[in-house]
Amino acid sequence: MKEPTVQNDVSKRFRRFLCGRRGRGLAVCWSFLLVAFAATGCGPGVMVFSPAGPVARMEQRLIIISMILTAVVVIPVLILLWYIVRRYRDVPDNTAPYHPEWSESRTLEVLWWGVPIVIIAILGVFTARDTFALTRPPEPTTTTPLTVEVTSLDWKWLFEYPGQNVATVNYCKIPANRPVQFVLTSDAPMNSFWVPQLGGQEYTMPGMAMKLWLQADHPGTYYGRGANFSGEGFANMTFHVIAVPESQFDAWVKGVKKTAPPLTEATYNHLVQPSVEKEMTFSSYPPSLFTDTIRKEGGMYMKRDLTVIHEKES
Ligand SMILES: [Cu+2]
Repeated sequence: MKEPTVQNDVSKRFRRFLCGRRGRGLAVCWSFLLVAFAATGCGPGVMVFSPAGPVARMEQRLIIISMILTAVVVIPVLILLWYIVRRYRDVPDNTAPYHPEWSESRTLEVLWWGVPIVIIAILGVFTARDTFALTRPPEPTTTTPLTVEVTSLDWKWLFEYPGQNVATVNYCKIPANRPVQFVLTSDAPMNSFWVPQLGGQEYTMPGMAMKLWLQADHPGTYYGRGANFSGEGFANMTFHVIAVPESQFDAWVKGVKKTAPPLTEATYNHLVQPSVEKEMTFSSYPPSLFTDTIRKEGGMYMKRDLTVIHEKES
């Protein structure tokens, strides 16, 4: 026995709501939101979609592949939803077949097990390939990579250049077209180092040395920020990555050596305190500052990584 009255009642009420004033208002609101969202487009406004280096480009490819694979599922499901609701709805002269004894369909089983398996396989292959590729310099080059040690503090970023023995706060100068290995740790709560146009984020964690390769194609200033909420001053944990030609980078280091003050232990102890700071530059820093920070936070189990960092320093 069917009970058309109850269902029809619900659908009638729903239709009345959609055509009523409130429903129309809601529809207008949603269309505005949709247009606003679509209007942002994928231009330089969305930094993840305007990569400025090989790492970000590789990751953008992964994002696009996952979007396409998601669409393979989402679009047919939306079409089916519309079709099934239309075809099988409970109206008097509906001629859709009615199969109360129906139990299984080989075709459908193959389809809804097969498609996800294929999608996950494709996604898995690409993700594994790119993830391993990103543990090395992004492009084969003859230039030696630059190492920058990054410490996230409350609420600022400290950058140390072990090869140049200079340090900066809240900005990071790098040579364009040269791979840069960032070694990341934290002397504050865990945070996340992110330069959207150069590549995806990597975590900074007390007692650990995480590694992230980035590279900029061209000179330019790239927006960077902490991407992991870490308290009151978190909103100010932004920095700039300034990529300059190699010669300009060398000149900058020379200039810093001449004009900037050294980063002493006392200055560091001040920087560790929670505060919001402007950009700063230092002509030198205690050589074991970075490894000491990792050790102090219990980084004993990272011994192997610490020796690697030390070799680079000496
Ligand atoms: Cu960790």
